[in-house]
Amino acid sequence: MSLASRLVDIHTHIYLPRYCALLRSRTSVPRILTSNRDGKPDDRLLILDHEPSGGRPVGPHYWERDEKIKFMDRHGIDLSVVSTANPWLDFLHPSEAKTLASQLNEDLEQYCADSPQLSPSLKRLYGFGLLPLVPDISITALLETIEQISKLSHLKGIIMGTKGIGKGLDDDALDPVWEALSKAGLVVFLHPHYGVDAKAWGEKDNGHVLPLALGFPFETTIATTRLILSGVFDRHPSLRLLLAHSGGALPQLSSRLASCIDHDPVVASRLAHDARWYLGKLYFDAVAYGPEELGFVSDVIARAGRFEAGASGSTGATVDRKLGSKRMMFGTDHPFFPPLKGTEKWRSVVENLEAIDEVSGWSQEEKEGVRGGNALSLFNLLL
Ligand code: 5CU
Repeated sequence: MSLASRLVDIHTHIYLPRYCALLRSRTSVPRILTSNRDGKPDDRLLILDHEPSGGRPVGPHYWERDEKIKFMDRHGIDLSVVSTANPWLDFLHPSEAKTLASQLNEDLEQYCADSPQLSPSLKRLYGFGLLPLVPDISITALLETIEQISKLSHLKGIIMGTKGIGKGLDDDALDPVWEALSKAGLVVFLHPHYGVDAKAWGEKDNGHVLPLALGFPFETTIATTRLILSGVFDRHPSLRLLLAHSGGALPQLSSRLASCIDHDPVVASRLAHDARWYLGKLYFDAVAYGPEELGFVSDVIARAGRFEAGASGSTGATVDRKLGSKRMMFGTDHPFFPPLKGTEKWRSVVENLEAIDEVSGWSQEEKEGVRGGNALSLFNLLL
């Protein structure tokens, strides 16, 4: 099998043992509650608002490398680019966040370096490091951590939430961070945690359905839109940003966004391009669970080429559809969304694989790209 036809998971998480130890030591959320049931450890994870009382059960698949590899083998996944799961270091004081970021980056490097070989030059695991993105951290501390990550050969990017250092990602103070990440060639994986104002969910008990299905993607939509509006992609054209959950609602709303900008002279004069052009600069996971959604996202990405500076965006202009799927990559969200009953394969994974396979209009080559080839190129994981 050629490397181009490998299955690569770019959206897969871990709570490293050192991070779990911290969560276990805490008395408020985020935390892991540890107790014993019938003589066996009974760990419960509390990270989101309104976790079911007592928290959700968690086990070794949240922290052990062997469990990750077993999961990959069960689903035919050759290589994974693993990231710490939310809420990262967001809740820590700056000095604690800086120290822990550096330790967890070393831990993740080791976790990947000790993983099995996929080929003579590739391991099965690579990773996204962590930055100590918390209020009152110095920019120097962030730049030092970027330098650390860029020297760890199995870390190919960083994962971050949407808060930045307290004012969101459009904070001008973060400009040196975008600059350093671009220069280091590190991919930024933007991932939600906070959702939107919980009042929007009303009073009915719908469990975690609304915050996860809608709150998470809207958070990503808002954060990415703010980044675009702040001109970050004009100032840092080589920044590579990968969006969780296929970019949330941004593909669906991008023409409306462009129209609102057109009617707002202050914002319009700030940007070098039509809003839709920026979607062609982004990368998207393929964690959307449906072929129609994946096809739609790839069409919107491909359409971005019509909005090169000065171009009218007219529907008559030629669009290379392949440019869309090339920016999309398979992901699983493991270890979240485990099967409710002990099935061999996880439904959440099978659905995402079937969705890729069923996109109408994608050639076999494009599907192979989304399954793995695009990720291997993005992360420079080539022979
Ligand atoms: O189910 C969940 O809570 C989550 C989460 O917290 N983070 C994530 O990436 N997916 C699902």
